[in-house]
Amino acid sequence: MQRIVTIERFIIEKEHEIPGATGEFSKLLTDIALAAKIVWREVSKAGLVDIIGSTGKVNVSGDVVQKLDEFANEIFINVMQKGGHLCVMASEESKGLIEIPDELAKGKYVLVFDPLDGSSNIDVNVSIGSIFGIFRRVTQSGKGTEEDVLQPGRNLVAAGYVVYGSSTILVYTTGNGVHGFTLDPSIGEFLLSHENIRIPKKGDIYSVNEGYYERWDENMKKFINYLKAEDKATGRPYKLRYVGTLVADFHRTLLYGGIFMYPGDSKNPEGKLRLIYEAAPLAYVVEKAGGRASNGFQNILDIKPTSLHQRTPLFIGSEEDVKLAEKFLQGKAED
Ligand code: P6P
Repeated sequence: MQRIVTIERFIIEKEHEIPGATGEFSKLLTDIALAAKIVWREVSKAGLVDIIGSTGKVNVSGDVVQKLDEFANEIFINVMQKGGHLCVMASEESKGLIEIPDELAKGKYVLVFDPLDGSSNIDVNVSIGSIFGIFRRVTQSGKGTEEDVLQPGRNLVAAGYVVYGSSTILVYTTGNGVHGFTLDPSIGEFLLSHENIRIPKKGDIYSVNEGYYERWDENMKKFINYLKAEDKATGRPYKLRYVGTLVADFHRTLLYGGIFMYPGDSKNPEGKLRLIYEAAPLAYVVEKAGGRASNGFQNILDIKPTSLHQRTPLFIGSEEDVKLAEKFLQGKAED
């Protein structure tokens, strides 16, 4: 029987492995788990109370804001600002920086997050999720600034996500392994369920919205056609799986292998996904699990953001599959 370890206990155990750890980082991660539990509580009853559906507003990225989006954003802000560990936050749901109120203590970390990814799926009971990343501040003191947020993913010190689905799982890494915790609703605890997740070096699943096929460039079309061609020697054709919620598609890719793609196209050259709140934190997770993330030409973690809500094409998953995608996208692959 696997040992029963709560996420809080696991975080403390890992902290003790780091000489000189102050515990501030551990408290920050524990607060994130608390915020996730509160969001889960509302998500799991969304169909029963009047917070399902849209607020009628549109967020900075042009997406219609669902009531649960706003609720989740407020929960993360409310829970995380009080801990005294952060100098600034930035959210996919908030236009500008989220400052820590003057009366609250500030710390040396920066939190970036997508409070509720996949909200367009809320009304049809399809899995949705939260994504987060933690940086150390680069400014010296006082309120955090855009400079503290516009850091390349390579600078992350922790990242993770929560999938609110058939079960609710929180996956995170602080750079020493990727670990998953499943929420036991009967006791309200995240229990260790996936210790040291490693993504297969190569998979047999591709995940992309093929509805946009005609918008893709020729190299992208060639890659998808390659994956669909019959060739036992290279494990083709790949299977197609597409939930339409990034966190759910990524979680399956992390556990089973393969590749998730949200490419740029003739209508949206930079694609749809946000660099800071979605691509970079998941790129940090997948790399710590032995995988890779790219925009087709550059490792996601090496891209320095220039604006809070910039988008990026995303190819993420098994190292061999992502590297093959890069070869095709760069016109260097034979069919
Ligand atoms: P499309 C959800 O709205 C989201 O932001 C991601 O979670 C998901 O991967 C993507 O959009 C789906 O976009 O264009 O395929 O509907």
